[in-house]
Amino acid sequence: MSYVGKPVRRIIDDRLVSGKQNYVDDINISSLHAAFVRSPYAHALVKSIDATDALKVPGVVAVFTGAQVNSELKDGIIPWVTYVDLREMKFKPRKVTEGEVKYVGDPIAVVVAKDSYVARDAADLVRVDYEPLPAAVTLEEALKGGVLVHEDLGTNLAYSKEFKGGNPEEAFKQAEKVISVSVENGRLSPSPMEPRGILAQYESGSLTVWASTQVPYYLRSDISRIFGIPSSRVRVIMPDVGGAFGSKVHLTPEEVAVIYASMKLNRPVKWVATRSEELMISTARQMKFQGEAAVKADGTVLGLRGNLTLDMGAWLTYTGPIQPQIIPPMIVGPYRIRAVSVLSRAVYTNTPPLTMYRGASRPEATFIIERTMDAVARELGIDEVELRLKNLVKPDEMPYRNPLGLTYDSGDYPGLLRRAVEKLEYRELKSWAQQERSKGRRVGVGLAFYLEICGFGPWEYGEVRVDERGYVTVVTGATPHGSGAETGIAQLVADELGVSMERINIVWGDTALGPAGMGTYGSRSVTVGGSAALVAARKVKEKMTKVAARLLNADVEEVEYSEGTFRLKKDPSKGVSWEQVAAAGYAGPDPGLAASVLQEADVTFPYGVHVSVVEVDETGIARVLEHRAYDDIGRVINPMLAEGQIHGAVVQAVGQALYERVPIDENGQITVTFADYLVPTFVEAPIMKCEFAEKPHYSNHVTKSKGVGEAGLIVGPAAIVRAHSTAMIPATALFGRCNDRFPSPDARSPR
Ligand code: MCN
Repeated sequence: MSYVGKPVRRIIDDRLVSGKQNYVDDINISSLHAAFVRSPYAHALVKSIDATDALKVPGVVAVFTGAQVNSELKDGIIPWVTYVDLREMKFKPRKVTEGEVKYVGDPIAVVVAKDSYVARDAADLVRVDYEPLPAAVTLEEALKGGVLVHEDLGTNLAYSKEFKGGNPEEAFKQAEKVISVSVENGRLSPSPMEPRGILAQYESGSLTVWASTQVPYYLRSDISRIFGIPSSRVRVIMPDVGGAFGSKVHLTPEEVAVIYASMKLNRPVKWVATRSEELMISTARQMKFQGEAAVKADGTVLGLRGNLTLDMGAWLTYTGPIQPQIIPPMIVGPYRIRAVSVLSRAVYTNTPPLTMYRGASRPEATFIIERTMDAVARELGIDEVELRLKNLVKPDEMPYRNPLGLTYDSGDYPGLLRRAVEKLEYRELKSWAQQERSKGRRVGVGLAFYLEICGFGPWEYGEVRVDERGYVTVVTGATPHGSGAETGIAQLVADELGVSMERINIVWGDTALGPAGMGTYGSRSVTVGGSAALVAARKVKEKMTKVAARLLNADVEEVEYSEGTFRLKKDPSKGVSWEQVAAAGYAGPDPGLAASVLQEADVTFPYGVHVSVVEVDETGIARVLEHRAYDDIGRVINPMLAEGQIHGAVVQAVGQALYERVPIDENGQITVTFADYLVPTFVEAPIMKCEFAEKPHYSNHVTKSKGVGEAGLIVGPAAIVRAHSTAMIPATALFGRCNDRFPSPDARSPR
């Protein structure tokens, strides 16, 4: 029996759908509860904090100010990410806020009480004397530099670097036309079902933290560094995580304050963010790009240049450095554009720090390049598919090194585009839409191509143990929290060991389980985590083959294994079963059947084409009627789960393109609540069709797969916005003006 390539159902779902899940808030240790006193100002000095009234409330145990917490911290929170250079960023380690608040919602004190309601009520009684200061709320204000978010950094620029490849000056000299592009992504809320949460328990010099996180091992290292506790005495447990979408790859000052409170009070302390807090402290994406493309009249794009400006909010989160450093090298996407110059700037503003959100950098890069290709097609009057075919990197150029130094591993971009146009019936959809428009309907079709970088290493931990009855435990350093990667990894190991999936128990998300782990983000789990688990499984199988050889009185080379039996190659009638070998593995010399690896890995580059159909009604409300996808994600481990990932991410793309935005007013106040922030539901979800390349281009990973967890949100917004803009074109004007910005959030909500 083989599992890889089959639509195996997720092994964790029975528990999740029958209410047996265990989120941080479900953990039933008798604990105190924390609530935060937050700044109502975007920028202000904190002159005094008076907790007298709060402390009088029955049930309140303590109030700690930022200054109190910080006095016992050894260090602050610093960004952490692989694949980027932290030294190029200007930042300060972040502690709990004291002295000066830098955004609305900045936590300056924590109230600890016997329950969360008492803590919340008492937090409102903490009196804080603020002296408001001028604030730099927008990117434009912050760039002027009149108000500095961090006075001591001497600038609001967290990062400023020109990425240059090829000879852009020459490309623009040779251009027959220069076409300008201006795109913007608004601030979004990743909106996981379960908000952030933490429970900390300090006992006898050891700290246990249950956190709704994607990166337990990294949290362990950071907590160890910040509190000066050896990491061997810190245990981070990631219980079930009710969605994360990249926003939980962080440690926040709130979480630091909760850990501090638990240590100080010697009692477990819990904090689970309210929905309003979640909306305030977890936002992402905001960026602007202003640029131009140098083109020849035949549509060849010779060069691209422009300014990329990214909002970091008031502090760098763990993943803050990603966007300014990854968008530029990805900005040419799958196209053979040999000259690029991008000034990438990351800017501090007096707004909540921005986190990561599904795709982080790749949706932005894709949006920029796909809107550019649409603008070029429109200006030159060239069919958008022909234009893309002309510029796509050819298969014989693979592996292809782009002008900013990224090497795309494998693929056939033009071939996939041609097949996608047929499979997704793009031409037919377009002519249908044109006919409908001639009847007065505002319906449009948009196509977008994406090239993604994912499967980030540099390594992952994998361990496989076979017990004395032949049951298998897989420990992975990846941290599945909804994507289904645990099932994909279990499929891979089951096939490698030739055992039924029922025999496999996969565990993750507890730093006591293994020495290290990178976590889940950047669509890496089944590819990088799966590779580690596969290599560990191979090692265990080798050891079992040795045990079998001993039982069969043969040399190890004389034994082969398949489907539950170790046999003599020359006499297959002589064999020993998987169970016999498992038992013998603990009964003879060199006992034990377990292996672990830290498997190194490099990035991989999936790609694909999405087509969207959008209708705008007479009131301006837009809906995505249908969304079609054709992706090359290397070897497909589980088509049902991979498709599910496309579906989920496309629904988020609908939100990003049409409905979601976290607006911030001139006072730095978020002016939306979860009541009117429209996360698409089943009602707004389009009909979807999803296919994977029949002859995929494999990656170099042991699994041969490429990631898929973010693809729908990487390419979806570009296809949807293109469809939206064509919906508004009269049937006679094929290349009307595109709306290069997302439509204004006000006029569109269908609910
Ligand atoms: N898969 C496959 N074949 C491939 C690649 C993947 O069958 N060639 C399957 C895997 O078995 C897995 C799924 O597709 O079930 C996604 O795998 P992968 O691309 O490795 O992505 P990860 O498991 O690393 O998931 C992370 C990714 C990211 S970065 C975000 S953000 C995200 C996401 O996936 N957040 C999610 N999906 C989410 N889904 C849910 N429900 N909740 C989130 O928070």
